[in-house]
Amino acid sequence: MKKTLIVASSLALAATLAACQKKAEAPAPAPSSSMMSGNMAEMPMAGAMKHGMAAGKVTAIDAAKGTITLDHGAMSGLDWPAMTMGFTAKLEQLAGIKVGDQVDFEIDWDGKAGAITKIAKAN
Ligand SMILES: [Cu+2]
Repeated sequence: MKKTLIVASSLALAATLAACQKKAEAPAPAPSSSMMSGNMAEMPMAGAMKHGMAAGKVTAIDAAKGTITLDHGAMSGLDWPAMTMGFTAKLEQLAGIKVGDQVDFEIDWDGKAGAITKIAKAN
């Protein structure tokens, strides 16, 4: 019973991730403007934006530069191994997050830099 539940939930997770990645990697026919909002509309269209998600530990925060450094586990969506690296983040995303916190987060990766799209303390 327990095993069935685990298999079912990892299948659901895989499906979710596949959907996420598919969306990010789909060839980009000019997206309709109604689908774009805020910052997305201002981003350069060069290269396909990829989406990744992982759990990690906050090792540094630079509010002035708008960056957060995370010692993160394997990153699904991007097939990254565990590593420590910095990401850009908005001040409001960093509210309530401090060095040493365990977090779950998601990023958009443009091929050179990663921007936090979601971050929350892990329970
Ligand atoms: Cu990394």
